[in-house]
Amino acid sequence: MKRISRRQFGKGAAAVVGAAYAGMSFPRFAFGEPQPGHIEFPKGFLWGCATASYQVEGGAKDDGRGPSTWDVFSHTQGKTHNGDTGDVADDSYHLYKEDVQLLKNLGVEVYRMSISWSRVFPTGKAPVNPKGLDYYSKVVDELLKNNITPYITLFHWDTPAGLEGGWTNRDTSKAFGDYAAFMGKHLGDRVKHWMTTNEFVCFTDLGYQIGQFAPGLKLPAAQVNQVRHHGILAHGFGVQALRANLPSDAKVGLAENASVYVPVMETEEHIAAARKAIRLMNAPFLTVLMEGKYPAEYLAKEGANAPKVEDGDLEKISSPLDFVGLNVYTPSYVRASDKPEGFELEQVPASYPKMFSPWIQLSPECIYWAVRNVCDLWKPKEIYITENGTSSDDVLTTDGHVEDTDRVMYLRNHLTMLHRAVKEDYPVKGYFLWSLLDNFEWADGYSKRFGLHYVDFKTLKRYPKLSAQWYKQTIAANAVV
Ligand code: GBH
Repeated sequence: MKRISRRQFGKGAAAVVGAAYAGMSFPRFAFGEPQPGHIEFPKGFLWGCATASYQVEGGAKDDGRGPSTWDVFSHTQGKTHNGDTGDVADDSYHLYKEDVQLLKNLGVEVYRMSISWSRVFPTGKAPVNPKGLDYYSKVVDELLKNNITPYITLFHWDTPAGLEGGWTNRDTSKAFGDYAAFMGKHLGDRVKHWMTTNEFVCFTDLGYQIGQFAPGLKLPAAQVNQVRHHGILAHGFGVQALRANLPSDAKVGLAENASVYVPVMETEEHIAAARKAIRLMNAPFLTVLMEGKYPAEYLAKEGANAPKVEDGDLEKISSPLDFVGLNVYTPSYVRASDKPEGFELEQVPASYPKMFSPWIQLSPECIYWAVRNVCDLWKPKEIYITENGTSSDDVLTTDGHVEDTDRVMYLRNHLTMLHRAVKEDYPVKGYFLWSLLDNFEWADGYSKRFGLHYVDFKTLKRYPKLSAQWYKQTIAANAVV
């Protein structure tokens, strides 16, 4: 089939293709119509995109922003690919109006963005930097003016560098609560959907145990467990602070990349093994949030290294949530076993298909099992997919195209499997594609592109990829195209 040219992008492209094939025997459809056999989502299903402050904003020193641990880490030699930093990134700090137009052109209804804590509180605590708040207030207004609903993440890893000890210090969790209260108070009139933290394991284990992410430490187990505890405690303080400062119709949740387990086959024993695996493997994070205590198996395994828990911590940590957001990329396979834990993880064969980032296996069932396991175990009121997407080896042609057919394939397959969860009545309200545009991919710097829009990091010009055109059509049709 003939490719739709970029000039037609956004102008009812499918109808044009239809005209080009007039007289041929297959049916033709207008832009935005599902076709027979297409997988349709229910009316009201929300389509969106996601980004994070340090990955897109740039403006690292503008208008009084204080440094975050990621500024420090990325400026430390040898920590990121090519020494890349988020100093400029996509310069969304200055180009946010353009980015809102990209969102509008896609037709998304919702946008998940995060706030740079140290833009608002340069040291992590009072005094506030009013210009930081102004920036987010302007972005929110711009989104609303364009009929896009903002979903805000308060913390996507950019810990203010001024907070002494970072997440080893319990004080950081409290400071997060104060920051959450402030943001709720000042944006709560316009923002109704809030997430506390993004992906505990990435700012705890990867930052303090593996050292692959900021602040790049390799601490012993007892301290790592305490860091994890402070991470989930911050979430708890955050939920309570938001509730105290937001109107009662506001919704509060988080975005979590729970480790997800796909049963090797769909039989009762393996399905039960997947449930056991997700519960145990997420013990210090989602499990304790949902159950209000650390699982006994986890405490037994950690022994003297188990976290020190103060009175009232677990109540805060397990504060009721309006929704659970799941960031979904890749699973492990699991089988039933006679071992005491009742499951065993499968090794990944060398031949298992992968996407451009070697850690992303192509396993679309992941998104279905993420939803199903979390819902079957803990019955959250609502689920969002707060991230899903992939890197591709995107090449910009001289005439400004990117033919990212592998990304389209990845997304189409994930949405097909997500639809299975929707059809089975799991309460999935919406989907945020990671990401709106190529951006600073943490330790991978600018070497891995996840965007629907290609960014030329020299000129900062944005180009819609094939996947942007595909997502626009999918949203318009409310069906996987
Ligand atoms: C999410 O993290 C993040 O929320 C988002 O900011 C990020 O851009 C996006 O996904 C894409 O990565 O190199 O083998 O050591 C996903 C969690 C944690 C997955 C680090 C990759 C490194 C694996 N990521 N992990 S490896």
